[in-house]
Amino acid sequence: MSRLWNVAVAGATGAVGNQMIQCLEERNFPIKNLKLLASARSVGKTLNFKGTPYAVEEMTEQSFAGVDIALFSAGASTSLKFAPAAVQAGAVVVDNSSAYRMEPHIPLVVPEVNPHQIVSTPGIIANPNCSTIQMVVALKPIHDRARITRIVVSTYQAVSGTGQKAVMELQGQIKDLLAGKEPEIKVYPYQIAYNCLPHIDVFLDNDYTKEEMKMVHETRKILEDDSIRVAATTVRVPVYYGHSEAVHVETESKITAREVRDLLREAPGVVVVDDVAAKQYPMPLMAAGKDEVFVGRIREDISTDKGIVLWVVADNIRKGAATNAVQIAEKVIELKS
Ligand code: NAP
Ligand code: 3JM
Repeated sequence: MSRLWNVAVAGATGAVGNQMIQCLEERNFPIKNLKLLASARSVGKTLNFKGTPYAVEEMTEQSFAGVDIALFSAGASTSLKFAPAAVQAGAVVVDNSSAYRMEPHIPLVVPEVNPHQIVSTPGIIANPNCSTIQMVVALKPIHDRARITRIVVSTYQAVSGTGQKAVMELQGQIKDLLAGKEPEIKVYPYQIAYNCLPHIDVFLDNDYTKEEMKMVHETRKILEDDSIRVAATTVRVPVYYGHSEAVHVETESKITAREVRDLLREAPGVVVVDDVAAKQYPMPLMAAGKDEVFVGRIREDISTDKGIVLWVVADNIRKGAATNAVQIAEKVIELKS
């Protein structure tokens, strides 16, 4: 029988952590012991894995003794505090936060794009931002064929990316408004129901948001090409699950829409949904609950000679976070076995 592994989920009670537990179950990850970690607030709670209740434990620096793989999704400051202790204890950490992504010696991995960066010795592997993950899965085959020189992207991001509290805030605001009541605004600076906010994460000195600059820096690191120019506008929309992106790319050599369609039909992790005559294109309601990246509206950019436009949709909590982390963990144990 092949080896079983000791796995910890750090941030198990959150939106991403819950989905990680579900992904480990669905994909039948070979687990010996499972540790579910969160803050002191969650002690006393239980979470189910394969029909068995597991007690949630408070995460401390001592939590990681004997752990082979730790999946972190408890925020950047919590990763900075506890991931080094997990590595010290001998674990491979797959970190979902932005804490370590741009550290030069830390691999930043999307398994369909740069699996060769995965290592199996104790250390941290960073999981990219949700918006970056789905974009690079769709762009990697185009970059390999025609070399992308520039990307202009606008995102339409679901509230679940902000966590469980934001899902509840959108539900609450819709209910309040339908009842003729003033909606409660706590998570975002403005009402999100029936609105769009061009503001995700904090504003930086260059007037872009941190979310927008994550897309710039992470894309270059994952595609291993610092010459690609990227500009992003990231927007929060009143959708529960599934981020959408309008992606405009310019390439060094000419590639037709038909060639892109053919390339993406063969690409790992991609489903092409592109038949406008039959009104077939990706939407968040189609992608929610799925692990693939859905691509449609593939067309040549009429404003330039060598440009392609795509509409890219994926479940931000699954491929954008939990599934990608579990896929990385699967490659880690493949290397360790
Ligand atoms: P969430 O629903 O708010 O959950 C946060 C989780 O972190 C909870 O389990 C919480 O435990 C735990 N936590 C918070 N502070 C802690 C502490 N001091 N010690 C131990 N556990 C602590 O948020 P989420 O949406 O799941 O996101 C969690 C994190 O994942 C984000 O902050 C982000 O870094 C990352 N993320 C990444 C992506 C991506 O694009 N790859 C997408 C979404 C999120 P309690 O329940 O006990 O408070
Ligand atoms: C997605 O530390 C925090 O408050 C985390 C905020 C956060 C992040 C992040 O910066 O790690 C929420 C949602 C992300 C992300 O993937 O970058």
